[in-house]
Amino acid sequence: MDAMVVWKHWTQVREGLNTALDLLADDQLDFTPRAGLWSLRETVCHIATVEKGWFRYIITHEVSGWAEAEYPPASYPSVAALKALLAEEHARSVAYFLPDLEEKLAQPVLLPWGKETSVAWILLHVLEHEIHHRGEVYLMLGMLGIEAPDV
Ligand code: NI
Repeated sequence: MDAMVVWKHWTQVREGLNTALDLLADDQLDFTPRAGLWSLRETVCHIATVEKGWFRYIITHEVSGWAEAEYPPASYPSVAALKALLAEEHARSVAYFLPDLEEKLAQPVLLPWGKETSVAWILLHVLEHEIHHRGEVYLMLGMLGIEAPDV
């Protein structure tokens, strides 16, 4: 498969996430389906954390570990702040991948637990992860009486 097909799919997934966020008011960001589950705010911060961790810790070692990759939800008080976080982190991914996407995808990566994989596997994993949590965001919109974007 053409790598750009996968990359463009991520762009569409991200557009849906941003559309969902635009439907929310700032005071809805702490909504959780039930006590003990992640809120909308925590879920969105987690998406950005995972993008940062897999690319900038596991692949490039630009950050030292998952703790450093963590975006604390308390630092993102509004929909605008969350959208800016997502955009900022994703811009770093674009800058890393797009100059030579095909070559990057073929590179081997040694995972911290000793298994070898490839950048391609990590890209698909991070995309799948965002789709998974975007689905949770869509469900939470529904629970708030808001119609989620179509897929
Ligand atoms: Ni997750």
